[in-house]
Amino acid sequence: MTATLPEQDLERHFEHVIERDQRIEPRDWMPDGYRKTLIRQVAQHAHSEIIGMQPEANWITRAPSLRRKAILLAKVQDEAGHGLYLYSAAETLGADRTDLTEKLIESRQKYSSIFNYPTLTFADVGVIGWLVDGAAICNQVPLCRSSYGPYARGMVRICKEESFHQRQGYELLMTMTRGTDAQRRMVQNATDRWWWPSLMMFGPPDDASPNTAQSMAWKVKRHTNDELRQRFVDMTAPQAEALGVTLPDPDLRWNAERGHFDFGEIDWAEFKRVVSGHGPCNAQRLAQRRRAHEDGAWVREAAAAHAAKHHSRDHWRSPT
Ligand code: FAQ
Repeated sequence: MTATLPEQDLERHFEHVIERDQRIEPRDWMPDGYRKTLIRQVAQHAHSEIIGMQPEANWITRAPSLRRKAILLAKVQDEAGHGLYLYSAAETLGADRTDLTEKLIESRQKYSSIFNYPTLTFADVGVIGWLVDGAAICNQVPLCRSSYGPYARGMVRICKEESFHQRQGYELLMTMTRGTDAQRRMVQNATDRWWWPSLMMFGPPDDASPNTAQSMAWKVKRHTNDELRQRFVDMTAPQAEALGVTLPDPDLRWNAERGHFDFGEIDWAEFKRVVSGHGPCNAQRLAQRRRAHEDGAWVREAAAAHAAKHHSRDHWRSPT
């Protein structure tokens, strides 16, 4: 819908589209706040995928077999692809890719807290697939119904790939838990370290989440942070049992009355520390991203020179 109508008609049309569960597309009119919240969320999501390559990439050169190395390499490449789809979705909203990258490397835009924890053993690769990709799927499947078309469509493909990542993580852990006592201890230790940070991925509790109410009203988000966190705990507790690992929460138990698992209090002070840049690996992750960006300068320059050359050739060839 073009912007030739009076603003109040455009706004009414926007609200009808949202009410009828249809999609807002890049050239449609949208309120400034809607555009701003989407750029914020999609950019943070893109940055998370890109920074999220680092913890697992740490193990590519030390994978225990050629098969595990090929799988891990493919998974980390998938995350790069997700970042690229998401930066493209942000560009359809008028964001500038270079500007978003600068905001990330200058710590002016966030990325997920989860990627600020270290990967200490190869069991971490399995646990990231199981818990981190598991939490990502729980959070992102509803985003396939997000009201902004390019974001929702991008999420469909991303979720398919994330499901595969989760299964590869679970399969790796099944192999390790059927192995030696030392391997079982490694899996338990990695589970102990990643469980609580995985629960923090869903964001602050609903009563401390400034963006949820408006994002739900615009159907950018389809569920609240606490709803999705509960869904993740309900899905994961039986999987832990099947694997034979203990989730590090003495308060975790089935509540028949609620039809859900109860779980313990999250350390929100730790969450705030990590989100504000003081987690175990924040400085390292950003330094590495900055270095990669600087090292890639010649590739960007070469691509721009190549594009300019083609543009001028096409210009001379085009009939007048
Ligand atoms: N870490 O008001 P809310 C992945 C921020 S991708 C850091 O609740 P909202 C794939 C939040 O942005 C993982 N910051 O915000 C993979 C806001 O900041 P702002 C990323 C967080 O947007 C797997 C402030 O706190 N996924 O894992 C976090 O309504 C394996 C207040 O929060 C997505 O981005 C956090 N955990 O809800 C890759 C999914 N939580 O801008 C490699 C899309 C909250 O106001 C390996 N995003 N904040 O200063 C979303 O669904 C939402 O943006 C939420 C936050 C749910 C993350």
